[in-house]
Order: sequence, then structure tokens, then C-alpha cells
Amino acid sequence: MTTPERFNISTLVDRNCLSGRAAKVAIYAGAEQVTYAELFARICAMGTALTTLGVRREQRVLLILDDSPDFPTVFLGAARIGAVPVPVNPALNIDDYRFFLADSYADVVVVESARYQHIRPVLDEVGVRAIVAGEPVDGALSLRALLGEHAGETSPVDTHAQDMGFWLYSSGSTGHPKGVVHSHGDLLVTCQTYADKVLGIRDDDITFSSTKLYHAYGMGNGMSFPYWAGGSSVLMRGRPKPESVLDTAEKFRPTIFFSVPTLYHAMLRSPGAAARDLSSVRLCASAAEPLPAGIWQRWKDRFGLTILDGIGSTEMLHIYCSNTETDLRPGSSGKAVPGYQVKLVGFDGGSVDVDEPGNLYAKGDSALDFYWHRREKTRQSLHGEWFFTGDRYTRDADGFYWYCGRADDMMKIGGLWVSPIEIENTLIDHPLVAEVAIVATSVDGLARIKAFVVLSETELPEREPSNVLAAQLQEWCKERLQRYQFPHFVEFLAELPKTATGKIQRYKLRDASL
Ligand code: 3SK
Repeated sequence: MTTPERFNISTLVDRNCLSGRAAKVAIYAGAEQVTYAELFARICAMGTALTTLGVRREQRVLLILDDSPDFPTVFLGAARIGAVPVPVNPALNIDDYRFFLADSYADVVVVESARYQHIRPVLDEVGVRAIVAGEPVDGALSLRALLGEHAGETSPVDTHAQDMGFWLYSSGSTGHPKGVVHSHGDLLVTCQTYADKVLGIRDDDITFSSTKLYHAYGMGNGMSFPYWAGGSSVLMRGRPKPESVLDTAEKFRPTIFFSVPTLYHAMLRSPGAAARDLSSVRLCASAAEPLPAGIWQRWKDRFGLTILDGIGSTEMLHIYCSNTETDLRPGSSGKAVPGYQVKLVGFDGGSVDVDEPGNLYAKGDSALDFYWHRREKTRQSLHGEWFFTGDRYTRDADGFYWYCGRADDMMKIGGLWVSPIEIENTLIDHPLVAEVAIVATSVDGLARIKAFVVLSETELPEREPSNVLAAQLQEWCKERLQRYQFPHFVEFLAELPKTATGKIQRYKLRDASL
């Protein structure tokens, strides 16, 4: 891939203004439409406002923002002056923000008006300045007012493509989230690789992502990819629910739709799904969790649309292994995206045979520089040019990669390695199962398989006793899988613990069941 030596992320917007797209709509957000010229003006004003507030190169700006035009304005405005935007989930609790502020040393916080009172005690404790987006609040700077006061063009700071560009916080199974440090050039690399070579994104594309902009997947889908291609994006506020996502898609008619397996599944099951019109969409993408082949097929049958499933991570910034329209196996994570390499290493450090599980490593120019304040973790994860993903995979004879689970999700039952994924994919096809997670549990020191199941309400007018349902689900697996691949125990839950993007947190279930 060719990345220029000097590059500033904010210039993704300038390019559109200089190449005849100034009047084109860059963002559709509810009743608001923002052209590239308007977005450019807001980004410049934001840069000037931050400079006036004393924010300098490499200083951090914390973004506690939902998806709206304010997000790219603040993110790219900060990047334009060489400052470092650090977007975080706007729906967290106060202790999380206390940690982000202490860890990042952010000088300024830009926060949704509706969240301002919630985080105010922490802002007062740390003594950091807050800018409020949306409705102005007494005693805080107003984003709207600042943009109005600082109108006028600003040149981007001449950053090196390898200068610190932005951070994303990634949650793990233990401890605090880790600040993943990326450089300006990394976003460009993901555009030149996944967006170009897998999606074939063009300037007539309109993207819509149910995953939010503060997350690496959503940031590419809803910001850098469309701006790089000169296309447009649809931004939706609020928690993505099946109905609101489908309503938004019907209203704004995107051409590329990005989501995650749990939402694809929930949309297929939502009332009225059969009558929904997704005819504007040319391509769908899925990430965050492997997409079971059954859901892939039902989506295809219902909407006639192909979902390209892939694996990405905050550390690699976007998807580095994916199916494509012309090379696809439902249920698999596809093959390395052009520009990236992936490899499997055996659990003993040696090579692996076809269909044998191993640890997945990824290599590509969008990989993180390091984890902030986590030198040990950085050293464990970066092996020269290779990033240790922590995922276990097999590779089939045709070169497709198949997910087996996180390194700590694999189970050894009766001396055999069992992947939770195969059992989950089988159970999810059962008409009564809405969601499922498989973990290992221990009985008298022996490893056993346990299923946590959320039942589908729409399919279940009269619920059978749970022991009868559990036996039905066990039988369902025994009929379809190897003799040892069935849950010895089944527990029914109202919901499964998940990350903000819908990744099931199996470690929480494992901890609870031991
Ligand atoms: O959560 C993921 O798996 C993911 C997928 C695509 C891009 C980025 C991320 C973090």
C-alpha cells in the first residue's frame, strides 16, 4: 500500500471539497444534512477553537459523543491541529470516565449535553475543561457557540503519517480498558485495503453502520470510508435496536450496510421483518463475532443480500480477514484482506495442518503502535510485524479461516479440543433459541460443557418446563454434531453479557458458572 509520508486524517474531507464534491451531502443525520463544504468549515472552526483553548499538538481531547455530525467535526478538528482525539462509548458509568481522564491526561472533553451532568463530578475533580455538544448548558462551553465564533479556514498541521493520530479504548476480559494508540496513516490504510479491495466503495455509496463511530468498526464504516471515497454516510443516534436500524435504513436508503451477528439475527426475528425494504443496499458486512451460516442464509433468503463476514480488531483498526463477493464461505471469516497477511501458529509454537486449530496472527500497516501505559501487554502482543490476535482459528483446504473462539474460550472435553462456536452455531438454528453462549464448567474436577440460552419470545407462546427444553436442545446438538459436542448443562437467561458491539463476554459466564 502506498501511504504518503506526511498525512493528516482531517484532509480526507478537504479532498472532496477540492475535487468538486463541496456541495455533496457527506452526512445524513435525522433531519440534518451536512455537505462536504459545511463539514470542512466545521472541522476548521473546531481546530481553531481548540487552539484558542490552548490545546496543542499530541494533547488528548476526549470525545463522549453519540453518532451525529458533531463526532467527525470534533474528531477531525482535533486531528487537524495535531491534537489526539480519544473517542469513548458515551453510555458508560462515571468510574469509566474517571479512568479515561486519568489515563489519557485529556486537556479537553467534548461531551453530549445529555451526558454532561452525569460526568460533571469527575470533570470538577480533575479540573478539565468541558465543551458541551447539543443543547447549551449553563457554566460549560457550547460546541455550537465555539464553532460560530471561530469560523474561517485553518490549514491542517503537517503531521507525519506515523505521528500519533488518535486512540481507541479496547476492553479486555480483565482490568481497565487499554488505550490503543494509532497514527494518522492507519485510517488511510484501512480505506485502501478493506474499503477499496473488499467493499469496492465508490462515491455513489451511502454507508450505514449500526456500530457507533467511537468503535473502530463504526469509525471506518461511518466516517473514514465514505469520506475517502467521496460518498456519504447515515448517522443514527441512540442505542441501535432492530426496529430503529431498519427504520433508518428504509428512510435513508444506504447502499452498504454494516452490522454485527446479534443485530442481524434480531432484525430477522423482529416483527414485520418480512415486509422491510432494504432494496437500496448492494452489500452488507458483519464483524465483531463470527456470523453463523444459518443467519447468513436467512438474511440472503429474506433480503437477497450477501453479508461479507470478517474479523477485525481495535488493534488492527478494521477488518483484516474477510469474505468477498466472489470468494465466500458462509460461516467462515474468509481470507486475508489484500494488504494484510494472517497466519496460524500451533499451540506448541509449531506449524498447523489443514483444519487444525492454532493461534491467529495478523500483519498489516494499520496495526497499533502500542498500548498506552501497557508496555508488557504491548510486548506480548506485537511480535515484530505480527500482531497476536488472541483468537483461535482453523484454516481449511481452500484457505478459508474458521473461528474456534478466543484463546481462553477453547475447551478440552474428555481430552479433545472443543470450540464453543460450533455448538453455538448449531443451537442458534433451533427455532426457540434467540441467543446462546457456550462455556466450559467443571464438575468434580471434570470439564463439562454448559450452554447459556436466551429463548426467543416470538416463537414461544407457551413455554415448556425448562428441563424439557434443555433436553430438546441437547438432543438437537446430538443429532447434528459429534457425540461429545453437546451441552451437559443448559441454563436459561433473560440476556447474555455483551460488549458495546455485541461480542458475547463468555468469560463473565464462565466466571459465574465455576
Ligand atoms: O470488534 C471487532 O471485532 C472489530 C471488527 C472490525 C473492526 C474493528 C473491530 C474492533
